[in-house]
This record gives sequence, C-alpha cells and structure tokens, in this order.
Amino acid sequence: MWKGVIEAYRMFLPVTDATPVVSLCEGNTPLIQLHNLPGLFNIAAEWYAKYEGLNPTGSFKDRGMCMAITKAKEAGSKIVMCASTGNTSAAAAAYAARAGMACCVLIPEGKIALGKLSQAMLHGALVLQIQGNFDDALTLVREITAEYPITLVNSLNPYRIEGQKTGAFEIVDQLGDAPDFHFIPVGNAGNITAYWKGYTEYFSHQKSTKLPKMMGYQAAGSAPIVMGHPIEHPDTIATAIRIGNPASWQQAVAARDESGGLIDMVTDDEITQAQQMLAGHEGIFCEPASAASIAGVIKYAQANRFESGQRIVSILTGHGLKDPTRAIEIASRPVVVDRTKAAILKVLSPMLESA
Ligand code: AN7
Repeated sequence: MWKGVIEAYRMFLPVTDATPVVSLCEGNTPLIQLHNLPGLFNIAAEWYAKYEGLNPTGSFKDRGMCMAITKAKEAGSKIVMCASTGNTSAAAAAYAARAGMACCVLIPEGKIALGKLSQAMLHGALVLQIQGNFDDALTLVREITAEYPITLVNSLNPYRIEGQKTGAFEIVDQLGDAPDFHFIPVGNAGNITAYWKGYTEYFSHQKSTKLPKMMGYQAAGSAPIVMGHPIEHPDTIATAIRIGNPASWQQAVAARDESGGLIDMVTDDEITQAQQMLAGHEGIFCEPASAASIAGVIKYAQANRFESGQRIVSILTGHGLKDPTRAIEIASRPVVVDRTKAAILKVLSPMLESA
C-alpha cells in the first residue's frame, strides 16, 4: 500500500523513527506518455506528463507540505502560516487540519482561483486577503513568522524543498533513468530548485545514469528571471505563477546553469493554447500555470530539435479543476437545445457526418 512520499523515500529525507509523519498519501502520481501532441508539433522524442494535479489537494505542493507540516509537528509548533497564489494555501490548510494545527494564509485579493480558495476555506484556515500581490504577502509573512511562534511553510522552509524533491525520484523510478529534458513552470522557483536537488541526489546514489536539462518557464507578464530584474506589477492569467520576485531566484539560476538548461517565458496565449491542446488531444486537464510546461516544449521545438530516443518530461503542477472559471472562459459554450430528439439530432449531425 502506498503510504505517501515520506515513507516511500524515508532514507533520503530528514526523518527518524520518532518523527510523527503527517501524510495524506501524496505522491505516486502517474507519468503519462503523450500520444497525440508529439505528432501535432513534429516532436520525435518521447514526451511524458507528470500529472501532479492528482495529489490529494490537487497540486505538487502536497509533497513539500507533508514534509514541512511533519517537521513543524515534530518541533512542537502549533501554528503555521504562508503567503500563497492559491495552491500552497490549499495544501497548508489541509495538512494543518490533518495534524491538528492552526493555519493562517495570506493571499492576493481577487487573484486566486476559486478551487484553491474553496479548499483553504473548507479546511478551516484563517484566510486573509490583502490588497497587494504574492510578493507583498510573502514579505509580511516572513516578518510575522520571524517575530512570533508561527512556522513559515512557504518554500523558504527547507523541508518544503526536501519533500518536493521526491517528484524527481518518482520520475527516475518510473522511467528507469532520468529524462533528457525536464520542463517546469517557474513562479517562486521552489519546485525547480527541489527537482534539481532530487535529480542530483539520485544521480549521486547511482539511481540514474544522467541528469536532465532543467527547462523553466515563466509567464511573459511575470518573468523576473528572464528579464533579469524583479517585476513590480506581475500580471498573467496563470495566477499561480503571478510572482514578481521569486524567493529561490538564485537556486533556479543555479539549476539552469549546472544542468545546461534554460529559463524562458511563454505568453498567456501560448499557455492557453497549450492548456486547450492537452485537454482536447490528450484528455488531461491541468491548470493554466501548469500548461506553461507544455507551452515551453512547443516553443522550444520551434527553434530546436528533439531527437528520437530522447525523453522529455513536463510537470503538470496543478489540476485543471483548480481554476474552472478560466476553463469555461476559453472553451466553447454548451449549446441550449429543446427537449426533443429532433433538436438534438440537428446539432449532432455535423459530428455524425464527419465520423
Ligand atoms: C500550479 O501556491 O507559489 O516555482 O503560493 O501553484 O515552486 O513557486 C504556487 C506555485 C507552478 C510555481 N504551478 O511553483 C503558491 C505558489 C502551480 C503553482 C507553480 C505554482 P514554484
């Protein structure tokens, strides 16, 4: 029986037999080979999607939050706090509930997807909306947690990175080796940092024969690392990565440079097209920020060749149901029909004719 990432990768994590593990059986997410997109974009390599949206709260954050809450509980902490564009708050609220701890989340007013907000609320977190962006919220949370007996559970907390590195272990275990390219959305840059740590640790334990190129993608309106300076007013429809001054900026740059990879950006249109293509041609529903890792592959393939025999992994960081508002905005409307067979057949006939 799968018991979550701490039990699965205990020997690589900072836990002892006495550590009170707080888990929702996160991890063990599928690595789905894409069958239709490679042909549509003339990509010769094998292309896989790591569907992190299938974690218990619907995003990759569960891997890191399980570790952070476990260590907070071990240290006797009673309260945890984070700033969030949404998914971190959902995960923090859920794992704190599980651990019997209090949780406070600071979110940017109006810029968080509905699914994520509903999770933080129902799991019983104290939800505070500020008139500011994620970067403002994180600054406040850092100040408050430094002064009061509250554990910070943003990815500045090193246990978050420890937990999230298990994503890399799973990919290597699933593929039998590391991929050649690892495409990933970049917001606060904790996840790219964690994956690189995971790949390099597994490699040094001879679990893989190679290391992937780390290919990070920011949204064009929120691309501080690409631009080389913080963005004061970040903007994108991919609200999860609407971040102007990533906390793990230097680590992301190190991952890029040590792996011979790239940090680039994709536009909101490219993100939207990627989300639609993945949903419409592969049957996989991810949230907009996650689609940056698909849009990244499509963009890279326009100027570069992927060779047959190479393997690409795109990290689908969050489930599409996190942001139903956006999905409905970009999809075709339901058709209203009379309650008769004739009316239905009239609308159905083009489909019947083309089949
Ligand atoms: C779906 O929840 O920062 O580069 O506060 O939710 O590790 O920040 C979310 C980030 C990618 C970027 N995809 O990861 C938060 C938050 C999704 C996300 C990212 C996020 P990082």
